[in-house]
Amino acid sequence: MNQQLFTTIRTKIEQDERITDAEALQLYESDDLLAIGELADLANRRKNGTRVFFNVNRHINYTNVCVNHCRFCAFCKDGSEPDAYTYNLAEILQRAAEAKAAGATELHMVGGLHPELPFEFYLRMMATLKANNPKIKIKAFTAVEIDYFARISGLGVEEVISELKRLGLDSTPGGGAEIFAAEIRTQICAEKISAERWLEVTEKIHAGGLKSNATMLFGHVEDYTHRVDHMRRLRDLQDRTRGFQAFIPLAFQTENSNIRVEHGPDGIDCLKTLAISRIYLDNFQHIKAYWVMLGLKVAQVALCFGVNDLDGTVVEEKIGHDAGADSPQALGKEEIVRQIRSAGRTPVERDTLYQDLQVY
Ligand code: V47
Repeated sequence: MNQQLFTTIRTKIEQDERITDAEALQLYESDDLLAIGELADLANRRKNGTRVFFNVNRHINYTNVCVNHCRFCAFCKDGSEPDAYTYNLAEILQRAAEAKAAGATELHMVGGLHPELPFEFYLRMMATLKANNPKIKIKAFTAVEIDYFARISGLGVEEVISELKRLGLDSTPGGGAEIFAAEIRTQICAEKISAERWLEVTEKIHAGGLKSNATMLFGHVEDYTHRVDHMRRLRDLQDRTRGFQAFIPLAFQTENSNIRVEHGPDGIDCLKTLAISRIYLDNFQHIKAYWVMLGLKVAQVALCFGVNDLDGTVVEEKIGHDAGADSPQALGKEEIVRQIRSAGRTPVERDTLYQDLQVY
């Protein structure tokens, strides 16, 4: 039964045909991780050869104050909590200057939905960062934040995007997607925008001329059908816009969260999820193993399971580490290159838009 499934899917991959939701579910239900991984590796090699991307980036989480209370999130705080923080412009610029000195080509900036900061704060932040660091690309603001900016400013989403882009926004990250199914969203992030709104805002980001990523938070209360449903909606949107660069499955970190599960996703589940996403999302060029949430060892092994992107150096990561991630805070470029080489692949340092900067 499984053999027939793997043969059918191999033929589909070789003929550039997409697999169905039912086939993706059958892959999830199979225990044959190596067979799944081999198919994902085939699909990846057809798209990317042996090249594996990474970048020199720096995360700046400018505030953890958030009006939403997503149950999975250990990062977000109410403004009155002792560990709530909001960086001022000087503190943000300081981090950007450190990033520049370390050779970063990208700033990855996301934060909570702050109840008091006006939209002008973000505009000023963008303009000042760009003026001080014209060569560094800024990947900032999830679809959830863009929607929030529209609400607090009274502007349309299109206008919010075009203003931010005019001042220097280069692309947007893939956060806030979580799991699209309403029955899961109401359990884990009831106050967050709906799946439909996330997809609508993302479509407008793409229509506004910006590329974005897409994430999926997995290994909490969802089941395989929710994961496949999530990927189907992304694949459909990608057919229309071609605006997604990478898909990033985020392994749920359990500490300090309000979701009660005995454990997060294990190594097998992580590798299976990355591999199936490579096979299912035939219109995504890049599948990213975010080592912060996966742990470095699983992320490296994922390079043999369909993954072609290891994210980057990161530096000062808060969202995963507040939730107990035991990965390092940062990785040196040399270490990333070593990890990729040791998997028998070719390390390629990229910029935000996946242009080659250096092949190692
Ligand atoms: O949207 C929050 C997730 C996301 C937890 O686009 C958690 O290149 C696991 O989106 N366990 C933010 N995940 C991070 C993100 C991201 C990361 C790296 C690269 C890119 C990219 C995007 O983190 C949130 C949420 O889904 N998250 N809490 C947790 N306990």
